[in-house]
Amino acid sequence: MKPIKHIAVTGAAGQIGYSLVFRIANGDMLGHDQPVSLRLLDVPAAQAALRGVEMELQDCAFPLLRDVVCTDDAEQAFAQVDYAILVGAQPRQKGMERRDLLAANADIFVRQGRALNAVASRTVKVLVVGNPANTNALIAMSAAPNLDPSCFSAMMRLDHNRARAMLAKRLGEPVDSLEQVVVWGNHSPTMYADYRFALVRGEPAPLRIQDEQWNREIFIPQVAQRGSAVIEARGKSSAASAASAAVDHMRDWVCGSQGRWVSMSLPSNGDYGIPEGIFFGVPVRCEDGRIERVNGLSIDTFASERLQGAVNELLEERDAIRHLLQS
Ligand code: NAX
Repeated sequence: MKPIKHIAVTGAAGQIGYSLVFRIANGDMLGHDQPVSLRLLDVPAAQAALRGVEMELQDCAFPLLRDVVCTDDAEQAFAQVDYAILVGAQPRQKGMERRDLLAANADIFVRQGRALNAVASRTVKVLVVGNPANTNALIAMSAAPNLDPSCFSAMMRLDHNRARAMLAKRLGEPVDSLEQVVVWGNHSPTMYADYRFALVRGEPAPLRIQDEQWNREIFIPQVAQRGSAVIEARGKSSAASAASAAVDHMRDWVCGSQGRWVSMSLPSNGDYGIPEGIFFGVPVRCEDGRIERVNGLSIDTFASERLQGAVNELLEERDAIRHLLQS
């Protein structure tokens, strides 16, 4: 039997947490031969609800689940963790400006970044889900100077999965037949879902969808607005699909993406003209726990405009919290 892996989930008493922790405990994230210990973090007011989650985890009698710790103390939650999924965040409240939301969340992610820096495994893999996810990841990374920047990522996988599913539907093909879809940029309406390089059963998908109007007026906006459509229909934001995307992101990072492209938000490194100092969604492949960026894709005028829109938004977000970043 493999040694136990320790996984922290923040905001574990919330909606996404309620789907996510059961998937992890079932082995969907790290494999069905990998025993796990869960560290569930939430605010003091959510501790009773968290105990309920713990009870239900026990009642599932998952063979791989060795241990569950519930806490409101970040250092306890992150002690020696191998993986940390940061879901807990302050939701936007009525009358709250985007600036206020950024500030409220910045405080959370500074504290959690510091705690990871102090006590997590030096090879921890951190996925930030809580919004604004890209900028929260930047804040957490900056507050953790003793961890390598490659420990941090933010989630674009829900957008990536939505784009693949929407294209598969349009093509009348199973979703699994589609490869090389990319969602660039920010997890926000400026994201750019891009199927210029996509393959369906190994053939270029754009040859089968020669419809630029559909691309610009339906596909790109519908991927970007899918979260709002779910809220409209369900009365609540996406939870099971977001949890599933987090499982996919971590599984591919840890176990490899088998040569497939996936979209992840990573610290920008100047590729594609994206300035350093922000987290930006890009295409990657994963192997042996490492992320390898897909470079050298052509960026035409339209793509360049879309990328620039996301860059501008992320630079604005960064400027709003710049005073919190360690230089
Ligand atoms: P919920 O409001 O149901 O749950 C959030 C949980 O976080 C609550 O239990 C709350 O007590 C906890 N929390 C708040 N502050 C905390 C702190 N300092 N430490 C630990 N826990 C804390 O929200 P839910 O629907 O689960 O969504 C969570 C976050 O994911 C939100 O920020 C949401 O916007 C974001 N999402 C991000 C997505 C992405 O693709 N990156 C997609 C789904 C989702 O919208």
